[in-house]
Amino acid sequence: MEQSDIDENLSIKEVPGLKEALRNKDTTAATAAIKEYLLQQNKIPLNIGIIGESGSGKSTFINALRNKCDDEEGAAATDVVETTSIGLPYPYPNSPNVILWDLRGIGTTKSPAKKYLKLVEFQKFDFFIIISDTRFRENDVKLAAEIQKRKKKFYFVRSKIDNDIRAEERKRDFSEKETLTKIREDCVQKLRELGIKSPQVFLVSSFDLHLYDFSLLHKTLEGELPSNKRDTLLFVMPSINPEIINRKKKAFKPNFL
Ligand SMILES: Nc1nc2c(ncn2[C@@H]2O[C@H](COP(=O)(O)OP(=O)(O)O)[C@@H](O)[C@H]2O)c(=O)[nH]1
Ligand SMILES: [Mg+2]
Repeated sequence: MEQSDIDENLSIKEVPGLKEALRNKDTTAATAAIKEYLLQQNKIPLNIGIIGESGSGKSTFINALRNKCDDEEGAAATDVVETTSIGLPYPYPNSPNVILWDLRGIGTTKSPAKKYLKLVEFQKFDFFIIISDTRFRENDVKLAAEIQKRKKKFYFVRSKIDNDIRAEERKRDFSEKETLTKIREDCVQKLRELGIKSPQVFLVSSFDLHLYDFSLLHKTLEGELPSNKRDTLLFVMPSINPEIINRKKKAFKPNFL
């Protein structure tokens, strides 16, 4: 048996009533079970906190994750002077149970990390993404440490990688792979210096989610979420590459239909 078969069987097992319906060759009941499962799936809350300083690329990242152009209705406003509110919710239009929260960075709140997390209602989040368009700074690390203390997950995203690539591309000995490794190592080293033990940094361009580390970030998130939330995340993720499309197909359209 291959891994893909196992994944498929796991999905079938997770749909209440589906196995029995299939055993009885009752396709109507099987379809109803899947519909009900997807309906319930759509009620599982998933709150993702995107934290970053003004200009770091939070709104653009949120729009890319929601498949929205920056100037579309309902999109997070990009490149604007920040409002006074500390967090703005951006639910997925077809899955309002999944909310991306635009959380302004700690630097502008004058609050220590503890107070900041209380202000944003820390408990409601499933995980956090800490985003920066430069090396990560002390404030990012302070927050990460507080999040870790409270046993929640956070992921570092270094944004606007397309800019870095464009700047380096002009050099004669340019290698994309080497440039990416250099940026990643630089970020990791800085985070280590600031006290994060095994930091993982994902390099992302919100203009091109299919490039660089976004797929790896998605895979990592999926792997680390509790199983009942995995499909919820997969369901809303933009279908940016064949691998994600295949995983969606497997999770939501088992091959017996
Ligand atoms: N080149 C490039 N520019 C980006 C990217 N993400 C955001 N930006 C730009 O950076 C500026 C600030 O982005 P915004 O999303 O408003 O940042 P926020 O203040 O953290 O919400 C805008 O001009 C965006 O167009 C990216 O991935 N690549
Ligand atoms: Mg913004």
